[in-house]
Amino acid sequence: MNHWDQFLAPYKQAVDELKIKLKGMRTQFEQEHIHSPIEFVTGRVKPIASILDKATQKEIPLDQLETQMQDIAGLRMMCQFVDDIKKVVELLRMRNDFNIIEERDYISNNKPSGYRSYHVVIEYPVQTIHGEKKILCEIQIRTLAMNFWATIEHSLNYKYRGQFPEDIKMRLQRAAEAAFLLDEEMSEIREEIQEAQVYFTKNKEQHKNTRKKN
Ligand code: 0O2
Ligand code: 0O2
Repeated sequence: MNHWDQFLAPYKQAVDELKIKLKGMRTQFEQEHIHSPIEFVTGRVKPIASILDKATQKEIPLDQLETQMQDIAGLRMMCQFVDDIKKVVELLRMRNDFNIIEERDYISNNKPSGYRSYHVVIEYPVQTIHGEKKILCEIQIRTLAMNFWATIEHSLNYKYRGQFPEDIKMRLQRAAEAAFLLDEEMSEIREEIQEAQVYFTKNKEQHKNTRKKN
């Protein structure tokens, strides 16, 4: 096994285990026929080239990657609605199989690029044949619309190597706002449908009772 394979092995194990655990949360909601705040989960170990790029950019010495680079192991949890993000964060805070060491709220405070997501950095214990090893993992929680924007912006960014021309930067910021408005509109539509359902159920009950009396 080469040095990188050896270094990345516990990260791969952490991602594999966490993917199963986080997907398991979704399955439990489905089994109980409750709206799942989790739509889907993905995970990856950062490719070596990206680790090296980020280390150079952020001036992280390679022997300090374990403590200085928080997203070598990365999980992403996608939600239908903005409110679901809070529920997912609450669920993560309740768990006792890892420790949350940092939370970054880029939803209330979006990045200058327009990026929105909620980041939770955890310390996850991986059991190895040499004993327990604590691994830093970054969990990004976002809506489908935030994910749509971030995925495309990320792939365009790669083409421009992080240096968008000003007009493109502005249009991307506007596109991020449009995605957020879409999120707000979908939440409002859901609320109205829920209110209508409550009203419909109440009316049905009243109608039944009146018929019984007569
Ligand atoms: P199912 O039955 O589709 O839920 P993996 O190793 O495949 O679990 P990875 O490599 O981290 O995960 O990411 P990948 O392959 O991109 O996607 C992971 C899961 O997310 C897959 O489901 C995809 O079907 C699902 N997924 C990706 N994009 C979307 C999307 O836009 N909408 C929805 N609803 N799901 C999406 P699984 O886990 O293979 O199984
Ligand atoms: P990847 O794997 O290519 O996505 P920094 O790198 O300084 O911004 P830091 O301090 O490491 O960030 O942590 P932060 O900002 O909480 O998380 C960085 C990750 O968030 C990025 O990882 C992206 O996944 C995502 N992200 C942050 N800002 C943006 C943005 O403007 N657009 C998009 N599409 N994603 C963003 P990497 O390192 O880019 O890795």
